[in-house]
Amino acid sequence: MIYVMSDLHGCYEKYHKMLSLIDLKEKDTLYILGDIVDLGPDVIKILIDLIHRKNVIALRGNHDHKAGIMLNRLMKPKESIARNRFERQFDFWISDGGQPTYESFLRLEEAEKVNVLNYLLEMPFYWKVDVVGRRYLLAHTVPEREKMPAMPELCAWCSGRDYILGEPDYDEIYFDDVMIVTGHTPTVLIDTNFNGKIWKGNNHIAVDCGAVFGNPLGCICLDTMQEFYVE
Ligand SMILES: [Mn+2]
Repeated sequence: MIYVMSDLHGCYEKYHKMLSLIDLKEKDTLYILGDIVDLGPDVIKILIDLIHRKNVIALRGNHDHKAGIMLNRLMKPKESIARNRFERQFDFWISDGGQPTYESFLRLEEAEKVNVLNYLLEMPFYWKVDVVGRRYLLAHTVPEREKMPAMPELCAWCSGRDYILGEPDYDEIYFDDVMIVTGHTPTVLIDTNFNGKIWKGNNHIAVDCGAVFGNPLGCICLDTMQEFYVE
């Protein structure tokens, strides 16, 4: 079975409960569509769990991207950093949810810091997968429709940035033969009737139910379209 969830934001407890609820087996694959880090408390606990799992693929969200850049700079010798510019970016990151990520990273042993950092820096921007005869494009987000005339490998028009910070057109069909699955935008912002629920429409599934903001964590099985929720 293929499962998809997103925007864990340090919610280790909900993540752990969800793994039990879906009863994730070795032959299953779980895709997490980014924003593992920042905002919530147990960021590093999730990352270390992910590093040790072979059947979980975490894609890159804007928060993971920023955390990777910031922590990478912090690991370098101080004199190699252009201080002023970095400090401004660092302060912004901290105020934008980076505080728990930064604090828990500092508590790690050196070797583990390297593992966590490498994991963050290697997270892919998007993933394509076929499930029961249907093609899916999985990403933290996608650019608006007009910036995305074709699937990503053909897509010289968009940069990686579009897949971590893009603003999807939820009311337009991107592809007739490809289902897009994204996180990043809590579904209540797409349609207020979907507060805390997975949103589906126009060959697009949006799975960020806003777990870090007190809503349930949602997860969808692409083989069966069954939805799972944990409080
Ligand atoms: Mn995001």
